[in-house]
Amino acid sequence: MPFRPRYTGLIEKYRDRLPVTDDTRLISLGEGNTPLIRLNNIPKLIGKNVDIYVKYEGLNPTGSFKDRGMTMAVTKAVEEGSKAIICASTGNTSAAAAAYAARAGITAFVLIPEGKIALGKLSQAMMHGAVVIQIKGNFDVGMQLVKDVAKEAPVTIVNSINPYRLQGQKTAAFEIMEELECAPDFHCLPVGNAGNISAHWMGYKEYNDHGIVNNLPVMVGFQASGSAPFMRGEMVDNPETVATAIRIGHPQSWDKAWACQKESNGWFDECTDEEILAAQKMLAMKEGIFCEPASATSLAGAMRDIKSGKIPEGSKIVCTLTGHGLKDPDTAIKQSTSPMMTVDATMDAVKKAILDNLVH
Ligand code: AN7
Repeated sequence: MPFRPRYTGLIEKYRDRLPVTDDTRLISLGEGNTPLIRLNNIPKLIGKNVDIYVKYEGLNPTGSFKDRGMTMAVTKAVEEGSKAIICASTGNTSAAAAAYAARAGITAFVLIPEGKIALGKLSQAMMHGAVVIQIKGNFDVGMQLVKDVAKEAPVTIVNSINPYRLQGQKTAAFEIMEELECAPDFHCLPVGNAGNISAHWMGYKEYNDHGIVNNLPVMVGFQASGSAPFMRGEMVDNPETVATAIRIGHPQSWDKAWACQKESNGWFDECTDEEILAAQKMLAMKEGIFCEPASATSLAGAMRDIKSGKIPEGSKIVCTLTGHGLKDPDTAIKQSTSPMMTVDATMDAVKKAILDNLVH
C-alpha cells in the first residue's frame, strides 16, 4: 500500500487560498481536518426528516476552532517580526494564543475576565506559559484595553479583529463543502464576537465564486439570551450566561455579521441557558459527542427551528461545535444526572450497583 502524505495543518492544505508564500515559516500544530459527524439519534428524537451534521471543532489541537485562526495569525505575526502577541479572551482564544506562541517561541499576553473562564482553558494558558492577566472586568472591557495598549506596546493583537484570524477560520467552510460536495442548506453557529460566522460566510462565498460549489447556505447565528446584542439590535453592557465562551456584549465583527445575515437570508436568534445545557447534554447522551456549553447553542437553536418548521424537512444542516466539552468540566459535572455512587469494594456491592441500574 503506498504511503500517503501526512496531514500537516490547514495552511499547508489551503496555501493557495491563504496569504502565505513559499518562504513563510508555518506555525502549525496540525489544526483543521476535523470530523463532520452525521447525527443518528437526535433527528429521530425531534421527529423530523432532516440531515444534521455537526462539525466537531473541539478536536482541534487546543480543543477549539480558534486554532484555525491562530495558526494564521501567529504565522503572520512571526513573519512580520513580532516577538509578542496579545489578546483578550473568554478562554479559548487565550488557550490557542498561548499554545501557538509557545510553538513559535514568542510571548503571549492574555487578558481574561477574572473568575469567568472555564477551568480547562485557564489550565491551557498557564501550562503553555502565557502571561495571564486577569482583569476585574468582562471580555468587552478587556478587548478595549488590548486595543489601547497595543498602540503603545510592541505586541500584535491576535483577536479576530486581526484579519488573518478570519482567513484561517474560513477553511472550516472549505472542509464542509469538500465533504458534502456542496454547501449545506443551513449553517448554524454560536455567536460571540461574530468572527466565526463571518469567516464561514467568506469561505462559502469563495468556493461559490470560484465555481467549486454552486450553492450557498443560509447562515443562522445563535446567542445566549443574557448575552444577545444581535437580538437587542445594540451592544449589551453586562452580558451573562453559563456559556462563558460567548459572554460577549460588544461583538467585534458586528457589521460583518449583519452583512452575512442579509446576504445569506439568514437570521439571529437566542437560546436560554437551560436550552443550551439541555442540548449539550442531549448531544453527549444520545450521540456520544461532548462539546462545551457555548458550542451547544448552535444545536439548541437549530433543534427549535427544525421543530417549528422554520428550517424545513429535507434540509441539510450543519451545526458547528466550536469547543470540546473537556474545556469546562465544572459545568458538565454540575448538570450531569448520570448515576454515580460509592460502594464497598466487594463483589456483592458492585453486583448490586449493576443490577439496580440495568436498563432493560
Ligand atoms: C467555544 O475565546 O471570543 O462569534 O475569547 O470559545 O467568533 O466570537 C470565544 C468565542 C463560540 C464565539 N464558541 O465565536 C474567546 C472567544 C466557543 C468560543 C465562540 C467562542 P465568535
